Amino acid sequence: MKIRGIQLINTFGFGRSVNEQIYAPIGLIRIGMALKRAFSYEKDVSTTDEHHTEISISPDSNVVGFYANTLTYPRVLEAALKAKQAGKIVVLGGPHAILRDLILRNQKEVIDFVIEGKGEIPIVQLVEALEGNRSFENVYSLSWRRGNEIINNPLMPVHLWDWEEYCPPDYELLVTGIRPYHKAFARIHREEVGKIFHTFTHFGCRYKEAMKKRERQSCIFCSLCDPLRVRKPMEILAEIKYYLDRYAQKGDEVVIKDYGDDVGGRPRLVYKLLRAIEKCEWWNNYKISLTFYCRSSELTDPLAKAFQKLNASLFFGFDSADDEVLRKNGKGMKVKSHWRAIELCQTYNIPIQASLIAGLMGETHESLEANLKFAKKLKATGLVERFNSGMLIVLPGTPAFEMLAEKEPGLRDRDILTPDVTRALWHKHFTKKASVKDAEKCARIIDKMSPLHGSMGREEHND
Ligand code: B12
Ligand code: SF4
Repeated sequence: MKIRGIQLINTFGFGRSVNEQIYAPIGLIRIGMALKRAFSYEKDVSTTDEHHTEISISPDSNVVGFYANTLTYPRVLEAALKAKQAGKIVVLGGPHAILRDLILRNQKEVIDFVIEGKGEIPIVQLVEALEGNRSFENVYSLSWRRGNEIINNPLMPVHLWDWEEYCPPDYELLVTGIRPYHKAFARIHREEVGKIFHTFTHFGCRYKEAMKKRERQSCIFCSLCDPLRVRKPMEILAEIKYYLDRYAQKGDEVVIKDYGDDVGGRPRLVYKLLRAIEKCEWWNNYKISLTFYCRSSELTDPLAKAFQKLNASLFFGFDSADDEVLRKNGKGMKVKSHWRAIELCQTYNIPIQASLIAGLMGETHESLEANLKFAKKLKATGLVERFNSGMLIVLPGTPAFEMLAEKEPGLRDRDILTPDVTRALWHKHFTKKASVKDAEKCARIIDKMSPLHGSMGREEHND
């Protein structure tokens, strides 16, 4: 079969977690780049993002690929059904593809193929297989049907994946280009800061790896599984320069948001990056601010000093202001370390983005109350750009999900696992002393403490 074109689609999620139209779907763009390169630009490849365009199934493509996370998945199924009815081959990828076997079992009429994990290499292999130039058995990470049987091919070896190969992302593959994303950012942010780019300075989480080695529990709600890797400062700067050259003008305020987890566990990277930036000739032509994720327990005095020089904001996943809740949820930090980090931010005047999660394992009225007090005291420092306070979401692939499925085995047969499905069960078994309502109320109150214009708006990891 000849594959004429591949349409890649990012759908809306729901709740207040939707990305407020700021974030371009980088994963899909990278897949598009891989396809364009592999087939020497002979196939039509486009990326449609429902945050900016209505989804209409393109007549130029005979394959449609969807990005799905656990929250967007129900909407993906609706859109995928339309693609199926229009006679397309439907492929699903993204974080929710971790349930690949179950998805193929439960969605016979809607999804033809699922690719788990990094998709750049497998999607090209899949197109080759569809065109008869490779066997389906030889497509990495693919789940597919042979008659009534579902076959789960081995996952792609991680060393084959190279971030730099498709970095920077080619925003021209978006049917709208990048402008609407920047406009959306400017709308919810101060007018003058119209440009945001997200990047990764590193991958994986050192804390998680260290706990794994010691056979101990790390954050029970975490589903990240990237192996550890640090990028070279020169690679990071080249990526940023590409964005500035194309999309910014000298003097512009630009936000670079690093989505690598816990940069605090990577002090050498921070110092190297700082040294490279200090030597960089073009950096000061723009007003660049950086945002990093950091575990409160990792922030040290020299690191804070470096962040100040980098004009950085720090996003702390404080998660709870109760030591017992932090312990039970594998956070590996204490309220004392939260305050130590906050004091360092005060010393070096580093803006803070603060995330708290309500409904964690062992949550009580007292611990929710402690979160509220913590947030009020933190706000009084004047450093908070944004509170990011949401309810726990039990995601497949996390220890929390495994614990819940032990108690509720029926969950293992469900591919639709939105919070309404899991939350009440979670509270029933693991958060008995605080109701869903109480937790929701606490999350809402803290969230509303956000200043109106934070450096990143008021979306993100909440629902
Ligand atoms: C940036 C980010 C966001 C941003 C922007 C999202 C975006 N448009 O990319 C914001 C802040 C908006 C966001 C919001 C949320 N996020 Co978020 N986010 C991330 C983060 C940190 C990076 C995503 C990224 O850019 N990755 C880099 C790209 C290159 O990788 P990728 O997108 O995964 O794509 C690769 C593969 O997945 C695959 N692939 C992707 N799509 C497809 C499609 C096909 C057809 C194929 C074959 C393959 C394929 O190939 C790609 C290239 O290798 C990830 C964690 C992480 N480190 O990945 C969490 C993550 C994706 N988020 C997560 C969640 C839960 C959410 C929220 C639901 C949180 C919430 N409670 O509100 C919301 C949902 C918003 C929405 N409407 O979808 C989870 C998803 C887990 C799950 N099982 O669903 C993750 C994995 C973090 C975690 N908790 O573990 N998020
Ligand atoms: S939640 Fe963050 S700190 Fe905790 S294990 Fe996951 S990536 Fe690491």
